[in-house]
Amino acid sequence: MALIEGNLMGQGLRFAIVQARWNDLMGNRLLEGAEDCLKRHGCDQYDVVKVPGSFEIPLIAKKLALSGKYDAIICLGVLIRGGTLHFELIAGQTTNGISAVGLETGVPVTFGVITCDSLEQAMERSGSKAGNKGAEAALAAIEMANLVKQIG
Ligand code: DLZ
Repeated sequence: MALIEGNLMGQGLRFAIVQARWNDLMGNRLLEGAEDCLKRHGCDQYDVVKVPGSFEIPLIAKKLALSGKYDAIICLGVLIRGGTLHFELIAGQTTNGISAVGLETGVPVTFGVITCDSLEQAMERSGSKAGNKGAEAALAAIEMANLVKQIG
């Protein structure tokens, strides 16, 4: 029996962070969380790419993944439910699109997009009582990048 798991050492790994500008009060806190996590795990090679909204994340994540420059892509966005169908449509497309990028390119892509009913819930998930989903996505990216390298 072999147990194979990725370690959490970020030295030598290269990451791209794709951040949606919508709701950037919380989005910037997700970015801070992701950057802090990468640095504390020894990684100083990363680029940050801003896109208008979460809907635009998958295309840019795919282009970055296909560039061959990165070991993993970290996707950050904040979707807050409004009174219309818009939220469901954007949230669904964003989630499916981000997932497809990883499967289609073989480059790990992690999901730091928070989907919330209210501003308060978004604040809670971007650095207060429910943690920082940007940091969690960065940690998952380090583990997945190392795991993919191991598996080959
Ligand atoms: C249009 C829209 C709405 C209503 N809400 C959000 C949101 O909560 N979070 C987010 O990241 N983006 C939102 N957007 C913008 C879309 O993601 C997209 O940028 C626009 O529809 C332009 O394609």
